[in-house]
Amino acid sequence: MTKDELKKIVAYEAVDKFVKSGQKIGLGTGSTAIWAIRRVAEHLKSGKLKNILAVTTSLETEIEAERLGIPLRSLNSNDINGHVDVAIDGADEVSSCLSLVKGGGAALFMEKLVAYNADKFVVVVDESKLVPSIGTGFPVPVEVVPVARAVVARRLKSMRADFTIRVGTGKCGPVITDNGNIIFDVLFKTPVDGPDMERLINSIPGVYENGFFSLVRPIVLVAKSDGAIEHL
Ligand code: ABF
Repeated sequence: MTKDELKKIVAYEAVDKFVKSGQKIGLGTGSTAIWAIRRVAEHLKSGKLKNILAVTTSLETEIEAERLGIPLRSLNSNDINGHVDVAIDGADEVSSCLSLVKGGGAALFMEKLVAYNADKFVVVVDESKLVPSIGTGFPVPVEVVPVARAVVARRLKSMRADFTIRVGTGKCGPVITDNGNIIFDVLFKTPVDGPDMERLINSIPGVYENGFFSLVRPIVLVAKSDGAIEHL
């Protein structure tokens, strides 16, 4: 199966197994999560799912969900009140102890806000995302308030981390997040402990959020290359 087919079947499985009528759901961002959005829309249209309210994690997701007619609410609306029943999202890396690296699409802040306030956080990946440890492979995104970039750079250097400021397509300037911030893509020289590093980086003044997702336990669905789906 192609990678795109694997993304589709694993996202479909997440919706079919974990989303129930009447629920409040979080919709993730990226090329895997988008299949979950499409599946929710399909089930709403056929009547298989009813009375769903969704919170989106990026402008990209919001536009697609709006286009497909999924009822949307903000995380602060009275209906949602800062909590969803289930959030479904992709990941860039999943370690053997289920620590995640996310934020390759620069939407890590809202993704974390939704995932960490969900009863169930379901992560959908193909098996290429499974790694023994995190920190040295996929660069960990750190969202930084622009005025604090030199402060954060100094602190990261003192932690012996290498980083680059993410540039947009066309390389004509930095990527600006939905929150008006910039992204440092950070690599460590040796594997790191996800929970420790997640807390440490967020303790640097000027860091808005980081892409380690290690402080909640996700349900991880993995699409294997033969199309089988494993639940971790
Ligand atoms: C989002 O999508 C991000 O946190 C992560 O960076 C990315 C994974 O993307 P894809 O599913 O397109 O590989 O969930």
